[in-house]
Amino acid sequence: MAAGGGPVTGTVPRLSPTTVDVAHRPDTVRILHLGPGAFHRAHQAVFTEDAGGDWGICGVTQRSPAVVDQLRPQDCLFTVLERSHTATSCRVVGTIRDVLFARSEPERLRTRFTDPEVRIVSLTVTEKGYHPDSGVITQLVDGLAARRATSGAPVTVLSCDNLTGNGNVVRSRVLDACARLPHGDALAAWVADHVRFPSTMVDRIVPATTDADRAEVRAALGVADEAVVVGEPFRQWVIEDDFAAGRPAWEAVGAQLTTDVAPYEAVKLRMLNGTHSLLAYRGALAGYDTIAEAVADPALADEAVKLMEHDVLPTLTVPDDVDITAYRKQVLERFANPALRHRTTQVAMDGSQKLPLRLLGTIRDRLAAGAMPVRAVRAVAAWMVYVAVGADRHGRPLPLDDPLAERLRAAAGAADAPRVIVDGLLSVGEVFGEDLPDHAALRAALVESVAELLARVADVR
Ligand code: CS2
Repeated sequence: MAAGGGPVTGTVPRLSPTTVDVAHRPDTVRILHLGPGAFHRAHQAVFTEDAGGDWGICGVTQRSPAVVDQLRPQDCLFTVLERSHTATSCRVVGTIRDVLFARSEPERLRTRFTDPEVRIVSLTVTEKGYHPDSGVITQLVDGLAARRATSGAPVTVLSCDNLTGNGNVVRSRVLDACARLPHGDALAAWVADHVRFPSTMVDRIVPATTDADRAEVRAALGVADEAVVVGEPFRQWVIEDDFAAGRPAWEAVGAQLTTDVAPYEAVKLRMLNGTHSLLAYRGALAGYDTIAEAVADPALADEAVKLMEHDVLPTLTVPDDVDITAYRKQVLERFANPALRHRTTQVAMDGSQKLPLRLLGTIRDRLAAGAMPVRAVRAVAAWMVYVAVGADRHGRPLPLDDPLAERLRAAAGAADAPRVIVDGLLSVGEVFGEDLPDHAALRAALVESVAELLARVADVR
């Protein structure tokens, strides 16, 4: 890859095929991806480029045209800054060939959905994107209906989000939506025969891009890249090999094919993501800006280790090819990478959507086994205090970026009454269901943990 290079002074040209040499670009769009945000660009798009072949991606942005404005002017090229603890490498990725904003370009979206050359429709729309009213499911069902009415070509819907059984989740949302349509049973029958929904487990830490990252690309490549993404060196993708019309050779470049993703998914969601959330809430309340700062605190690191060892591990069926002790050690090393500057408040986002998947499953399993998962309870208590107090131990405000934010604030009530906070938030059924609020021992443990954390947060005001 030749680039402008050298010191950057004044304006620089925009990243494009004429300002940077890109080794290989696929000619044909065969993957339609809903949600081409930072994680997709640093994970699936990199695996797909490395796998080679003619598998171009068309990204479909959901909530705003921002990613279109970032990618389209630079022919959909973007840079990945890979940051290890000690060094940063930079690569330009060319596998995205088109991008569109669903809301303002419905015809272009329909053309892609009905194109028989499109073999895979993949998604990274975050946990909240799978709610029936999110718009994504409607978009997917409308696209499949149009495909059925035109080419009728088989297709694979590939979820790449942090959900348990993500393929089954998206299939059930699609079939539920079909059932609500006039003559939806015919579409549902077509989907059953022509569409596959394999589950996957995805993993790569991808912090939000900053101006400093954009400046680093300007200095390194001598071009302006508005779509640069940052990632750690580690990446993992475990995929159920159940495709209707082929796929890239992802296994040739490090992805793992399996018949059952579930055990890998549980390890990742509960060991990594559950611990991430613990460090995010406890770290943010303690005044740490980044996950690396939080895990450098011996008390929080100890909580993290004990959450994984004492609470999570007994709930897992560890796959034979996973060394869980090495996995746990690696997770903490990945979190400790200071170069990522992964913000605690970024991981703290959408807690109402994340907690059920990352911590409450562990809590339910341990309670059913007659044990009280103290660290998982403390992690949930930290989320409760984060919601109720909304500020760290220095009084700095903490953002509550959550689709249920207003309801959570109202439910938490008084910011200094542990019982009120616990009872109020336990009453939010979308998060805690019907069973957990009735568990007296859990409730008492939460009240005790919330009281202790409130005292910590207040002790330096
Ligand atoms: C993080 C995840 O922001 C968060 O909730 O826990 O994005 C995490 O970085 C990825 O799942 C790692 O694969």
